[in-house]
Amino acid sequence: MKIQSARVIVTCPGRNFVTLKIETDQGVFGIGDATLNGRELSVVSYLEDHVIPCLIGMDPRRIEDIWQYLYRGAYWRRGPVTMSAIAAVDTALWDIKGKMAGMPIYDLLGGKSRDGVMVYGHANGADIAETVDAVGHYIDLGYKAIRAQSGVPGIKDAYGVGRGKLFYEPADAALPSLTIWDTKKYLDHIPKLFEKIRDTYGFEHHLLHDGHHRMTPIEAAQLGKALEPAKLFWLEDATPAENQEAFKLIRQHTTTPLAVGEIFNTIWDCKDLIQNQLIDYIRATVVHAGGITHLRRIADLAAIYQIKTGSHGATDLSPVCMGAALHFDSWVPNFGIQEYMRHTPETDEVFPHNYRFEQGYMYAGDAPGHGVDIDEKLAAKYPYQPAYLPVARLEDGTMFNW
Ligand code: EZ4
Ligand code: CO
Repeated sequence: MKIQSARVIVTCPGRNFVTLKIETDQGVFGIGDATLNGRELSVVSYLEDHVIPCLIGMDPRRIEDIWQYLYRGAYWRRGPVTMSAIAAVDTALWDIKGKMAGMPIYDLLGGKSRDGVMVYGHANGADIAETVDAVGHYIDLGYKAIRAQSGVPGIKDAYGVGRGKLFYEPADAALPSLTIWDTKKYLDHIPKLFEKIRDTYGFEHHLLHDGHHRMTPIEAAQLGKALEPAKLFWLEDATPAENQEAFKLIRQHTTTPLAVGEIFNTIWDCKDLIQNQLIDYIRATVVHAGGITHLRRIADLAAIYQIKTGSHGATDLSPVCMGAALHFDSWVPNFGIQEYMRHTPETDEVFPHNYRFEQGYMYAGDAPGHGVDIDEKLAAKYPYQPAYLPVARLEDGTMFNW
């Protein structure tokens, strides 16, 4: 059996997605997500110019060997572009193997560990009242877990807040738009938000919050402590994770559970945080962390330290990634939660899929492979549009973390 052809499909049904399609000499094909938000075309080039020529003629059944070939063979290891490209190949090959075996990917991995996968949705608002309403909306939709973000008085365009649209989409301009940040105002505001949410709805639902790499370790420790009465499911990206020792300081001060890893791309990014038990949830994903083959290694390492998975699942992770992620989540023994932001109806049409949401849980469906396809004719109607994530500056103009 041979890989006969492979091609990259770029489409923008509301936002940009990069999809790799691998076709075999036996008529079976598979697809994988290769979307890297705001840097999409670099992965397209990596795949078209450097990966696809090597794939032609390879045996698609040898998923592990192809993974090692692309990882070790590049010499230049790791990094988001390389690992997203490898992830796309890996996901497409697991899709092919599933279709050949007539099995959903969760069965190839060892079978389901659970019936449904708990997901969390995003409740956003311009202020506390709006966010509290949005949380109520998610409760009405059946969600068991909800991430809450709100505008902060005195801050222009705080992270995580939509601009009056149903679908919050941070990559919103052909060049990065400017947002302004002030951590003090944020720290004063967020405990009030969670106090109000708990006062309004009680403690039945899981609440989450994303700090989006904006705090220093001691500021994160203060917020974690201040949020303890609200009993968060997690505080995400409390501080940038390049210096992983920073999390020791946060840990010394608070019992609020911590989640990190949406921008990680290999097990090496996760290793110290996991082995020192500095986090509670690891957020690496199929698309940005080398596919199912590599994410499984990360999850297994995490499991021996009682750390659970909580994969990134914002709208820039395509339905192809979501499908693969839900198969992974259905299997992985140390599953914690899966992020889920609904895609636009246009996106859902371009990527017909088997997964579904029901009462706070997602179900991967039992189609062979990952159960997601791409309608190439429809995809062609939505050409690529440059779109960048915003940048953030402090009020005095200093460049900051978005
Ligand atoms: O900013 O997916 O938890 N979710 C997030 C997202 C990320 C975007 C970046 O591409 O932090 O909103
Ligand atoms: Co995040």
